[in-house]
Amino acid sequence: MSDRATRRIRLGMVGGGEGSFIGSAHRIAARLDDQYELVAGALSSTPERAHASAAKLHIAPERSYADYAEMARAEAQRADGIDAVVIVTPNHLHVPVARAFVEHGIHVICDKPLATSLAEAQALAQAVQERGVLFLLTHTYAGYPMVRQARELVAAGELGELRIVQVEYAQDWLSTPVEQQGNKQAEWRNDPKRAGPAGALGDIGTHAYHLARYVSGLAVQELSAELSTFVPGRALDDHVQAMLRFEGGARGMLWASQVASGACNALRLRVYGTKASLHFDQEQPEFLGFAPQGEPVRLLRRGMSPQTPALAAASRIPAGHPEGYLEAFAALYRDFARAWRGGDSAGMPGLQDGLDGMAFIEAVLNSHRQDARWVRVEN
Ligand code: SOE
Repeated sequence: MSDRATRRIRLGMVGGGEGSFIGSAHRIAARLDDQYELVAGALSSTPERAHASAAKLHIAPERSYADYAEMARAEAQRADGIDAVVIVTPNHLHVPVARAFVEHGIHVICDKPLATSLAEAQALAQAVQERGVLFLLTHTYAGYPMVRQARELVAAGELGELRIVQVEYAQDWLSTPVEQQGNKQAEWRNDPKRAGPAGALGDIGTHAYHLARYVSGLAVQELSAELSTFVPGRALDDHVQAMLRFEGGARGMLWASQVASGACNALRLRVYGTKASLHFDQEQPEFLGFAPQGEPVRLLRRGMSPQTPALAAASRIPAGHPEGYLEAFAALYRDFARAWRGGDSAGMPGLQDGLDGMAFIEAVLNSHRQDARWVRVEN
């Protein structure tokens, strides 16, 4: 009989060694609800760093690997091998690593963007389908309770028919050429060999795009976009702006920038329908603005606004005890655990979201090359 209902999910991690921001965010998220244990890793492409990082994380030496392909093979052979792999490498390795584990029937939790091209992502999608493994793509912001509530309000028709979807994601940490001054996070993100063809577009533009689609429930059919590189000598874009034509006639705009001085992690969404609008600000994630036409504006609050099952499932502590980024991350790990234990995967960003993100990147690059001509987005 399967013990999936009762035991912890065994995780292995690829990438995410010492100094990695996102690797540690994943590990905290996985621990928050005590449903996972990290038992194996190929934490760095440098063997010494990989083993030193593994030791710090209490991974047994024989399960610290210098190479991810070896890890996939060895873990697949163990009776207590990992159930899922967490991929927190630079973008160019997402697909090769995922494929190595998928081949062995190991489930995948992967950072965004899914791949460095749509074709590569599609090949992975086929392999995932053939092996029937679960796939979580960590679009973190979809884990916020108030984002889930926003999505429910739209789906319940509380906004009426959607007309306008505005999304922006502003950061400033690439305002100067830090990639030339030893900042490792910036180095790979601005190296086309490791990041792929998209800079800010892939790193945070895909989050903005995902949030807009996740909440509105609408596909984008066409877009017109322009990429800019403000910092001299930088190999990839550090700013993107796009106009969006959604299915059903809604219109919108997206901009994402890593040279927006003074901005930290300013991801904001506004959605306007025929009856009401809503407003979400990632830096104030406990709240959701809801403004029905002709009525006073309401500030909905996590834990106090009408609690639906989906909302409660993404939250942990009562209102007024602030939750934030790490809890949102952990909500995605909760989604994955529920699906792995045989439940549904409702609300969990997955492979399709990754394919949509890659289609968005390709459409933006395509439009940009043609001086912002309107182009179709593959859905
Ligand atoms: C850096 O821009 C970064 O860490 C992104 O890579 C993440 O995806 C985003 O969630 C926060 O900012």
